[in-house]
Amino acid sequence: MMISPKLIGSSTARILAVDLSRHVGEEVVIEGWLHRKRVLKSVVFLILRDRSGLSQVVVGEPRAMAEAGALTEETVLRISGTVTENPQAPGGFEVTSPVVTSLSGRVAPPPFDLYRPTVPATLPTILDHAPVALRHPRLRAQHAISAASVAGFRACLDSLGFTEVHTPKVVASATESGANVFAIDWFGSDAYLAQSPQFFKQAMVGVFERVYETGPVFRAEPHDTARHLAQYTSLDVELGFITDHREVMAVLREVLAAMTASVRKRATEACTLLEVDLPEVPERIPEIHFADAQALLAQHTSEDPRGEPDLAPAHERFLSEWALREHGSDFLFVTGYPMVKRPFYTHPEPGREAHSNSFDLLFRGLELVTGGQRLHRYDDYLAALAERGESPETYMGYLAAFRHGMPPHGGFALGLERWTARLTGADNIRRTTLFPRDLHRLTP
Ligand code: AMO
Repeated sequence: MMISPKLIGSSTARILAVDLSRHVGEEVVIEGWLHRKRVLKSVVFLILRDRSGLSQVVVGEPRAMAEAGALTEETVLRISGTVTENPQAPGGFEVTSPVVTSLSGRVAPPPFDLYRPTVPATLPTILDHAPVALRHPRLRAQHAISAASVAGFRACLDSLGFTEVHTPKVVASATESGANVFAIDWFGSDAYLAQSPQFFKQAMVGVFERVYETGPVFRAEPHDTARHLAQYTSLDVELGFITDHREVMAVLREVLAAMTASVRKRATEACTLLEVDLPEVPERIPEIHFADAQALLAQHTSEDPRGEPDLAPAHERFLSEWALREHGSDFLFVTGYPMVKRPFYTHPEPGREAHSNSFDLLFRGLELVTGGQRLHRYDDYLAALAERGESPETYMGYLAAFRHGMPPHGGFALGLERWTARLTGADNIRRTTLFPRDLHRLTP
């Protein structure tokens, strides 16, 4: 074996760990990170990690063993050698007679052992060292599941005639509520980081009828909880020509089924590694009206939340357990939230004007999605803003869409990190976020 700091040109193309079985007896080149080194008396095993998995490399020649034994884990290596069948090797194949070249040069050891089956570090340590910690197969798996989820989201909506849009993340007014916006200085003007693409996705219904967006949104959340981030990934949908919010809920049902199927298909190994219990998405997700949910809580818990305008996290957990018990469903729609708790663009419930044509979707105890029908007539917007004591001037850009004709429409937004956390059983959505931004964290 020879260790040289430079890449030596070779005509052999790189193969991945997953392809070893197709090259038995052949000379191959593999490249990746030194995941683990096991130094025994008569042999050194190098376990190389690439994007497809792990390869075992056997070093038996004495001088080569000394050099291999001196390598630090996470060194990036290029190894040429012969693929040999060995039932004892992980996966049944290994690389023998290796020539090893370092591509990274000298490296520092990782902050904790990346080869241990479970992550031997606390959440703060993981987050502090995220660029390296995320290489751990279990931590990487969370993000493979997120990626597969987004692929399913896109594929489903593409097939339903939606167009993907990309809207500004710096805006001139709050979209959800005034309280939790990040104010920034935009060339001397007041501006905010977008809390959601709400106004833009509605305006784009006027252009494409059906749109979706996946992108970052920002909430100046002062809460230090396991389910709030200051930046998260919002999967947004908006569609025109609906009768009411039920049509939006039907699209959401299709999206959830497609996301689940995509995770099953595209992140199979990640699901196995994390023992993910994928949900069944019922043909009809059960639903309960907000007023009935409160009555249920009053009847079955020691609290009486009637009169409150929103559900507390404990109420959401109770209702989720109820849906699982009564309907065998991991999902529950709560419809008809009080108008006072919803943003000004919300459509009231006909005949029950204190309530709205809106919904939240609870998934395994947590609010995952908010959505509903919107106002679509210009005069209704002027009236809604006046009722809340807000000036239409602030929203002139947004209101232009309605002044020039908009169809009945509605949509929803799903928090990607919450979805992945509920799928994988992560106790904190920071585990499903690559580089979380919160009250205390702005780096790495
Ligand atoms: P809402 O503000 O309820 O609705 O947000 C929608 C979904 O986004 C997720 N979410 C969060 N995830 C992590 N950290 C946070 N701080 C956070 N806040 C919200 C949740 C939530 O259900 N414009 C509307 C949606 C619509 O009506 O289309 C909106 O943004 O999963």
